[in-house]
Amino acid sequence: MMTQASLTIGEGVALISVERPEALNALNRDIVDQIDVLIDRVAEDESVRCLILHSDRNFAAGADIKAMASCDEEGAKAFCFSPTYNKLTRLSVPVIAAIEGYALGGGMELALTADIRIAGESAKMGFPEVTLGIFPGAGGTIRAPKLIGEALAKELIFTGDPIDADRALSIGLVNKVVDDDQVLETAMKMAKRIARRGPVAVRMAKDVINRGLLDNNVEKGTELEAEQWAKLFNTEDQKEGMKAFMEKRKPEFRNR
Ligand code: CO8
Repeated sequence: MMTQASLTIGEGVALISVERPEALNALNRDIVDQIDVLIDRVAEDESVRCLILHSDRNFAAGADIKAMASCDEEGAKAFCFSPTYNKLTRLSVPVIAAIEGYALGGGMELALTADIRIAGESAKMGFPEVTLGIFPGAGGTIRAPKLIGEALAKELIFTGDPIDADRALSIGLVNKVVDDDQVLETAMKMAKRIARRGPVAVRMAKDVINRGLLDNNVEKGTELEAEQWAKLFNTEDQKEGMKAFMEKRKPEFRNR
């Protein structure tokens, strides 16, 4: 297996990065499995006070369409990233997503697992799933409405249109927009500030906020979402949507 996800730890801050530039850091099962192991290492390391998710140039242009295209329902269930993404929500220390370029589909959903998002000017964020005949299957239908409200989440999920950094800031999808070359540095500075605060208090604050906001239905919600999501892999529209992407043409959906 090729190593495409890496972890570095220093000064109380952990950094997980994906390196698959040839596919704009699109995420496949192998990479997400690697991220899963790295999250466990972060969770076990008492020196870590904050985790940053950042990849060069593009955060992640989604789940790997080529790897998903021929999945059936069972294959789609096995491909689903939610068990790993939910680990990030449960991680006791804060998580910051530092977003350059594309954060789409499963990449956007990874960014949504973070507690705080910092975007570069070039960021393009959204849920293009419906252009492929599927819908977000790794927490997007649960976390996006909580973060930006029902109507805006539905707009993004139903249209599939990406939004730029300024719109993302205006709807509270990201906390801050900075120059692209400042994204990681800004996240690092914030992480180090957090690292200097009372660690027990920060952890407890995250836990209490999450329990109030999320816990009642993140696990249940993502289970339902994954179940319905996998069913889409029985449809002709999913096959057509993903085939059209690979053939670089517009899909012809037939509503079946
Ligand atoms: N999967 C696989 N390959 C990809 C992906 C992807 N998501 N995104 C980009 N690539 C590949 C392209 O196929 C291309 O490869 P090649 O050179 O071999 O043709 C290479 O990366 C560069 O991409 P482009 O040439 O397309 O670059 P452009 O700058 O022209 O366009 C875009 C950039 C607009 C980002 C375009 O690449 C694009 O539309 N990508 C797909 C975006 C997308 O639809 N993402 C959502 C995928 S579905 C998803 O994430 C489902 C989440 C559900 C999660 C549930 C658990 C899995």
